[in-house]
Amino acid sequence: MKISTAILSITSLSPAHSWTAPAIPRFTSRTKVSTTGFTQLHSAPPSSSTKYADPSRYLSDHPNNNVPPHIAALVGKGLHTRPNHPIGIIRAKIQEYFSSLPHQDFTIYDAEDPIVTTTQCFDDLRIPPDHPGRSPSDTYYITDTTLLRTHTSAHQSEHLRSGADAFLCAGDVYRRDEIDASHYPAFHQLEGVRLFPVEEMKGAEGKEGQEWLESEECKVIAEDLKATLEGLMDHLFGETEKRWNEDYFPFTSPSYELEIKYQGEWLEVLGCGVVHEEVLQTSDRADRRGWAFGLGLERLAMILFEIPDIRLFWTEDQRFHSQFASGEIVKFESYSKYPPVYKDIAFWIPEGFVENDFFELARGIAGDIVEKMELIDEFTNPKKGKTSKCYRITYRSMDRSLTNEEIDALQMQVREKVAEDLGVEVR
Ligand code: FA5
Ligand code: MG
Repeated sequence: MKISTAILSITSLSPAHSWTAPAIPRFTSRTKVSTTGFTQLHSAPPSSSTKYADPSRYLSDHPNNNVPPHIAALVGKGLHTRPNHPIGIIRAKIQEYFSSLPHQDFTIYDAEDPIVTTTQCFDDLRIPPDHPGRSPSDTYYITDTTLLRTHTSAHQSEHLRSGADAFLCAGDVYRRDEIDASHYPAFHQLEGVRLFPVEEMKGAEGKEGQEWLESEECKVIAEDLKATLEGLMDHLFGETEKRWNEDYFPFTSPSYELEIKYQGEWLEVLGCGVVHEEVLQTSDRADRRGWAFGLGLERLAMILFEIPDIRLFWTEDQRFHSQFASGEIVKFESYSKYPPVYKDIAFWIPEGFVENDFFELARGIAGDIVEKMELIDEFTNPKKGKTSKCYRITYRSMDRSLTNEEIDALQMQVREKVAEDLGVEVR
């Protein structure tokens, strides 16, 4: 993922947001994991996360609403709570691992409202007002102060405040992002938080900042975090090659990301760290210390089931769904190898051109047959003082062959709309 769209980016772009508390209903399902968490998950009543499948909740006349209909239509599908869907299967496997850990019971949340406030998603997590992750070029806003959550960390402080000491929280998250086989504007995350018993953290009392970072207790937490997540990866994949990198999140310190080797390449699967003491203070848990992580379920499922394209998770095609069953890890058999169609488009960009607006515009017109959009050429004409960008759009259906005529017609619509809506000069 490009640094400018990651939640951890630190450069500033967007104006400050004002905050007034809107009244949004919040429904949360709580299931306690028993020692046989896996079986309990299967016998549990169906999750109510699908109650959010109502596009009218996300589309409004608010001047700053930037949720397009094709995104609103994805909310509430509840892929993470479907026992026979790869996202649901991997979530169950992760819960199974955490319920097998000694010492702590993890409470499970899986049906929070995907609409959150800027306070939940950003302020409570020390994400500053000018952070690019808050910018409308990266985030889907419903009003100025409500949005589609960009990460499951948006629920950290409410669960901490409610008194939870250890919990997992899974859900669909939304980001305006680049388009390729491993990036999709909607995906799923699973958050985990563990607070340590007060007795084990006696030595940390009153410590903040550098003094806390250097304390024995902070190191103990970071080591427990890494060991827990390495154990999770081994539980999922057997022995996999993995590596830790330092990372930055405003809500954890120190922070790390974990990468695993997949088809010869390092793939980032999660971010994590020691919960920042100010986040604990905000959540009225200043007496406690602990760790948090957030992982991408699609990335893990793509590796585990060998699913080559992130769009497949959203398909309704039975040739996909018939291959998966609760609790079973199988290799996905490709049922289609339809040829791609490439189309290039070049244009002079105006000042303030936002790449994500262009990606979204194409998806809005052509939908999921847009497999990839990449910048293949860029130059500035010094006389004109103008910059030209050339993008290659790869069109490919997972379910059928595309005709040249239909792609030409779509490409023509993209050319017209990009000039109309984004003020570019198509070349
Ligand atoms: C976060 O979202 C942090 N909230 C994670 C976190 C939680 C850190 C708790 C510390 C404590 P990040 O933006 O890196 O971090 O995303 C986390 C994971 O989500 C990534 O590692 C990746 O697996 C997945 N992910 C991110 N963007 C996409 C995308 N567009 N498509 C699919 N998966 C994605
Ligand atoms: Mg990251």
